[in-house]
Amino acid sequence: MIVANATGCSSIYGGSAPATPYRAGQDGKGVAWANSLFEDNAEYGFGINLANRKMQEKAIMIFKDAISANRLGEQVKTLFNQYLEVSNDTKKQGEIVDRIKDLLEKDNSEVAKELLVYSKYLVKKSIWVIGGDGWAYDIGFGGLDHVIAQGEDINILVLDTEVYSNTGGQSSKSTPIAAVARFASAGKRIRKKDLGLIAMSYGYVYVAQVAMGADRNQFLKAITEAESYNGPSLIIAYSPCINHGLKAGMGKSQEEEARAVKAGYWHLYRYDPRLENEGKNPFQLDSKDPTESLRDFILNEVRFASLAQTFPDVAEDLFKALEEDTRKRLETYKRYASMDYSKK
Ligand SMILES: Cc1ncc(C[n+]2csc(CCOP(=O)(O)OP(=O)(O)O)c2C)c(N)n1
Repeated sequence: MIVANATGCSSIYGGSAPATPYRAGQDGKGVAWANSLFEDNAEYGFGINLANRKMQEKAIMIFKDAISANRLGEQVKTLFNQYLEVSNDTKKQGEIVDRIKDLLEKDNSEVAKELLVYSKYLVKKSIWVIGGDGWAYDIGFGGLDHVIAQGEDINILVLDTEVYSNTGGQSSKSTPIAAVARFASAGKRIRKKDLGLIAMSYGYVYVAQVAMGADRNQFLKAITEAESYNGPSLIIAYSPCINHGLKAGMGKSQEEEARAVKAGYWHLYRYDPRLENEGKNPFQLDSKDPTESLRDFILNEVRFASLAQTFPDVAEDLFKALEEDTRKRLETYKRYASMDYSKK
């Protein structure tokens, strides 16, 4: 796995010593992580992806040349042919390449030494572009949009805190109406942008909206499906943040995610373009109708509750506008979820 991380909270806790949220896999192979600028992270990950794909193509070409020139032994040849057959299964690919490497290491010939250098590029890398909403919705959006429009196999994870968290909570296009944030101290007056819908309009981008604390199973499904989808993937993850002023405290952020979904503040869905080819609806709404009060939910967060104190004259109207917006969003998602793809 290779991570391209936009500057923001995730680059701070992702890249500081002595603690790190990343660890090596059971095979000892670790995550390669790098932090780019805040304004070009999608492009940065895209470049890493292109370089890796090119190196993989080159490695395959060099192996094929060696085989057609009869410079490789039967065992490596058989394994390499198996490798070509499992191109979409990176786990199997890795196992076969490990066996190829073992054979090449035991071989002292010049060709074996040369191929050993290239063999590490044979395994397709899992590339993840990670960052916050300030990057994804605003400053880096042009790049993010351009990258998903290239159709390359790349995964994007947006940690949606609905503000620029790392610089003290400035309002972004992801900030919901009525929330108090820097540059929106009297409550944001226009509604949150729907990044997922924009990405879905391409039709070939895997898109999911998740909230780990609300549904871990759905979260893991989205990650696995994004990883396996041979094209661009975008996962938008609801991420409670210190700037939200959770009255329950940040130790309860997973519970807050669950409440956000139950109150209909945040919706869970997955849009998988592969399903359309099977005559199925690519859009699946994973969260249920709200069972708890949206008003109770927002008033448990200082970003909303403080508006009622500082701007009581507008608070009620803005809270109503937020209720209206979340309801409209749900209606839109339900419309998508009820579309019939079977009679195409
Ligand atoms: C071009 C540019 N402008 C401003 C900054 C300063 N800066 C660093 S992180 C950040 C906020 C990031 O917010 P977001 O993308 O939402 O990520 P979060 O911190 O919320 O995870 C800003 C403004 C920067 N690094 N580069």
